[in-house]
Amino acid sequence: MTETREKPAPAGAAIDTVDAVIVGAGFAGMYMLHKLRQLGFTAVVYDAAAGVGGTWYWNRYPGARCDVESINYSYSFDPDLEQEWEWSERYATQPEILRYANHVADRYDLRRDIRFSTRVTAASFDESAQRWSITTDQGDDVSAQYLVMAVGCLSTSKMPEIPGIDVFRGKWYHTGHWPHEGVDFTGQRLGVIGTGSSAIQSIPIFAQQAAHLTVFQRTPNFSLPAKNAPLDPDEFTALKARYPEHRHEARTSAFGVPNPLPEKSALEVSDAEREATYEAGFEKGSLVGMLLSYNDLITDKAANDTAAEYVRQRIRSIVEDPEVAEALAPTDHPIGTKRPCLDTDYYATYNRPNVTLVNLRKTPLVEVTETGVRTSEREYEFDSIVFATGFDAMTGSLVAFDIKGRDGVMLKEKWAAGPRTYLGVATAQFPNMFMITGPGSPSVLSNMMISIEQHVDWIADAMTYMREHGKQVIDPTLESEDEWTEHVTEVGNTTLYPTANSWYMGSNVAGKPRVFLPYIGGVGPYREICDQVAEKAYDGFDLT
Ligand code: NA7
Repeated sequence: MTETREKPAPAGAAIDTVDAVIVGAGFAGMYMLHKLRQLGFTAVVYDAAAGVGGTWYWNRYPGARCDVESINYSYSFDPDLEQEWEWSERYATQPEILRYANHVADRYDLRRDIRFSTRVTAASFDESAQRWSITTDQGDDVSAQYLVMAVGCLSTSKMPEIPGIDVFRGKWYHTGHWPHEGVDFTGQRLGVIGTGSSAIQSIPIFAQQAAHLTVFQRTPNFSLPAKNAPLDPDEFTALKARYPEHRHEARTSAFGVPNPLPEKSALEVSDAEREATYEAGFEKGSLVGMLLSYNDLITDKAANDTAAEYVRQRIRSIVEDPEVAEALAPTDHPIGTKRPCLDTDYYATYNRPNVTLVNLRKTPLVEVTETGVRTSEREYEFDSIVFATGFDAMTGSLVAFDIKGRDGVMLKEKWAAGPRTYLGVATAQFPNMFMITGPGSPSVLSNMMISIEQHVDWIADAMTYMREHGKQVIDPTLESEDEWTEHVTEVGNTTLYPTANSWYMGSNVAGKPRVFLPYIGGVGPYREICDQVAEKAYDGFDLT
């Protein structure tokens, strides 16, 4: 990425009245801006970052990669864009995805309406004007008919709740805020806390650099080999010829990537057949492929156990030290119910002589000290510590600044017992506020690109409908919100997801209510529900 691209647009510029304020310049905010401009709406985007890309702007840790395949993780709204962009690998790296985001920003001249390095500090709905007032840390004060929250599902990072981080004399980093200039750990004693996706992607690279790497694991995760490779240009060209069909399959699928739905239960086939299916799934390097091996893996514990045990066996077959292998093999949650990962040589990394795994279930973290980390057993000395401790997912960024709706209701307070939304796209008493991939929508349980485009198109259609019908305000009814929120929970309860302590359940943040946050009804069926609501003149919303 070039320096000029990073330069922030002037903040505090003379924009004080627009049709829409969009918060976030990731893939959601970028497409929302483009779409609204095409429809003749005025919009301004704010982002705290100095460039576009959202999560791909911040998460620059070594090994950061998307684990949705490149051919699926890209915009589909413009066939020309789709045809001209070349992905180089099966799973794109963070730098390549960020290049793509910058390409899109340039191609559609998006930057002129994006205020970078500018954080929204408050938004409140002015009942008399029927508009939102939005303020920023750069002194902007904007009036907008609509407020579109394109803040991303995993963008408020989270540090562990242990004392002493401020006394550590070495350097420390969070994977979600990686220095742009990169970090070289060559020759260092390095500690990594956390074993989620970010850690699993970066640990093999850290291990090659550090003199010694110590990994502190609280919960082992299921990870499959990514089987990443350069994209075959001929295959990519062939796919481009049938991109419309490919995208249609994605939009009507369960998780937003084309994958046939399985018909069989894992429990109705022979052990040998099951083993062969899992082996094929494992070797394919596809999370969706593995989880859709059978139709009951995410709904039936006994079925799930068969897949979980298969992956545990694979872990045991890679990791040489049996005690380390057992510590790495997850047994406390069904496979898929915490975000499973894709890796490149993660488990084999523990066979290196310079890597140590500390099982925090046996010896919990006590504190960070001046020289390292202390567990209940002993102290470890480090030159650097990496916190790969995740995010306040799905709701963290929506309540990060004060949003005041009707009658002075604060979003934070309204959602104190868990988010309540209609379709995951709006919440009652916050009129004309839309959320892209909000809680109660497929969001993190889908290919985000597909879900982002679906929400942006739906929101843009709603705004167009309002304009054409002379309406000022759209607000979901409390009744429709209650029904949808209950439906999200009910569908979640038909699966094994609520049995795990995951960030899908809000369990990774102390004090956060335990609620199943995304919608698991499937990307295709969810789209149909949203379309029907629109067709019935925005059924479930009050339009005035
Ligand atoms: P994740 O998946 O939330 O992983 C965070 C990791 O950090 C996880 O292993 C946590 O263990 C661990 N953690 C968090 N707090 C602590 C404390 N206090 N002590 C020890 N260990 C801790 O975040 P990632 O950044 O890896 O991935 C985020 C998403 O990005 C990923 O799911 C993909 O969607 C892409 P825990 O499991 O809570 O016991």
